[in-house]
Amino acid sequence: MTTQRRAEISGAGFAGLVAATALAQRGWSVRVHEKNAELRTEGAGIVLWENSLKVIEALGALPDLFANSMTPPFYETRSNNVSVSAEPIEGFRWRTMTRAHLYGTLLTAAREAGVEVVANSKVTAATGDGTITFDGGEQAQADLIIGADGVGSAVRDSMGFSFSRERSRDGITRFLVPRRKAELLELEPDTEWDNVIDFWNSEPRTLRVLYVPANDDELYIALMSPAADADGSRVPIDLDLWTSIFPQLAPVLRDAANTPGRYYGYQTTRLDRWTSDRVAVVGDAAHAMCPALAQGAGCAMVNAYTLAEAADVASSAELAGALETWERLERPFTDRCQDRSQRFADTRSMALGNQFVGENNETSLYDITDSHRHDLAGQHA
Ligand code: FAD
Ligand code: 3HM
Repeated sequence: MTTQRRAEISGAGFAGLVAATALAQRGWSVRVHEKNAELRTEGAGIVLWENSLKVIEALGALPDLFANSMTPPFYETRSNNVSVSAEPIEGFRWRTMTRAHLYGTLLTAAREAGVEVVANSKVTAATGDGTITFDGGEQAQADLIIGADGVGSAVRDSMGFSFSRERSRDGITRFLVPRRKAELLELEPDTEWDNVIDFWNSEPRTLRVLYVPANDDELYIALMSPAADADGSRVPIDLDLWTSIFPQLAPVLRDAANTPGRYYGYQTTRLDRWTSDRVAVVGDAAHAMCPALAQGAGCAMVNAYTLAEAADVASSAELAGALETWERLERPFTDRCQDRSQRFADTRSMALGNQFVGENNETSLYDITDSHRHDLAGQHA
């Protein structure tokens, strides 16, 4: 007879919920602690690619996800309103959706697997022997502690994992607004308004609107400007400025102007280590990245899933070594994705058109179901 193993997870974001579900499905007793009173995600819409869709498939939640998400016909890029590329993205799946839908799908999967999700439960610290401490001073003991508590991770900081944080010059404000397809078609009848359209503008100033249909009714738009551009990064948005540069988007920009939002400056966080003894950090706590390749949550979910698998196959005595091996094998893929995403953000070269080619697709193509996936490590270095 084996005794049930226990995991305590800090943070009920995408990483925390995936790790929790994967462990619970393998027979672990799992609690996830969320400091906020409400279980929900910040942000508006999101793009997922084959790598994370495989994770959601492995959790058994893909039908739920597909029920309210879409694959746009093309990923189009325009530069100063000239179309420079329109890609159907062939060879792997990709999907757009609201963050609320992704979150709801993962929360349902977690609960169905028997995970206990505790709201209003703030974690303050963890120690390598498997002790987790909460805001009120109470403590609990676990075989495994996961810090999935985002860029400000308390688990990471209390463990003394040191990190560097680099900020890029640009940032973005995200909105979820009604599609208004008929009005957009009236303004620009030749445009396929079901496409993702990445509108880049460099003249007279750098401003960008990433237009992402999330389902039949909801549109995710992300407005990018340099942090140094006070008018471009203002929230509520400067409607006259944005409509003067993107007049064909006026109907949805008007909605954005009436929607609360927050300007988010791009940043990259790199840690000296992701694990120590019985503790591992994952997701933005470990590897926050610029969103250029839209892979922050993708990497978070992949790493959360493979972390759960690695912990599960190790005995209690082997756990610390298994976590180190997990980091050694999985981390190079995430490091390269962070580097590429930061390079794209710093050079703004997504504006040149389709970048979903060659080595840039390494992350999307990463296959958690392929036991030989690590044999390829370094191939794209
Ligand atoms: P988080 O989502 O930050 O979740 C952490 C959770 O922990 C939160 O719920 C928080 O409240 C909780 N928490 C924090 N501290 C504590 C504590 N002490 N105790 C308990 N709970 C705590 N990724 C993609 O894959 N595709 C995209 O299209 C995409 N677009 C993006 C666009 C923008 C503009 C940005 C900024 C990011 C984008 N990302 C995208 C990245 C993605 O949003 C993040 O990588 C992802 O949300 C990270 O998930 P996480 O679970 O690690 O962290
Ligand atoms: C999906 C997506 N892609 C790119 C960015 C970006 O470069 O800010 C943001 C996104 O949500």
